[in-house]
Amino acid sequence: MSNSHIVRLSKFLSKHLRHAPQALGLTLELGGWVGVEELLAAANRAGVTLDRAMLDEVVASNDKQRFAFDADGTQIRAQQGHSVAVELDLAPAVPPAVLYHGTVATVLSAIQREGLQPMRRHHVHLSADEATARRVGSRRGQPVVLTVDAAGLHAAGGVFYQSGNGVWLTEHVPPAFLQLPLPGRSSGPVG
Ligand code: HQG
Repeated sequence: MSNSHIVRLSKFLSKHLRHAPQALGLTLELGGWVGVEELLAAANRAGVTLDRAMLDEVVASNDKQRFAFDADGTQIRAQQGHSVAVELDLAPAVPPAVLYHGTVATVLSAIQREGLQPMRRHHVHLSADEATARRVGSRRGQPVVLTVDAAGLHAAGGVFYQSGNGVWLTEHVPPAFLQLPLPGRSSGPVG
């Protein structure tokens, strides 16, 4: 398949495996799983041509490993990013000392006031490296990268999880654990 076709199918899967399974007549099982056969049938019913080989290609080629099959390959789920209730059974993990969050300047004052909130997802998403955070922020405009004192928050009782594709998740980052970029240094590479 062409890259654009793969991206289109990936977005279709994200939508239905994270946010709107009911729009395809699907119900996610605990853990976010849905039967592969059931998913293929539902997609085709909705007019989206999708077979097992195409699904395998979308899952394998995904830049962020957004989707995963279960051990015997009969079920699939999104690895993170859900807005529907799912229990991903992630084990709490000790985060690296510092994590990063990519956002944009327009929400900085709200973030300064309330800290990082999960908004419509279940968790705040944090990246282990600055470049990834910058990419996440740039989805919304000129990126601003915040530094999170993950070790401090963890020591203060904050619980962290790492999703199957390496994204760090936590429920809330209070302002005290956030370092905002200095004005004028918020965009583009520092230095
Ligand atoms: C902002 C993509 C106002 C937050 C990416 C962000 C990531 C606040 C937006 C993953 C706020 C939420 C997650 C507050 C946070 N007031 N705005 N108190 N606290 N925000 O998309 O982190 O392609 O839900 O800064 O690559 O941008 O979906 O989260 O701008 O890994 O696989 O509210 O989504 O991955 O936006 O992105 P999102 P995110 P996928």
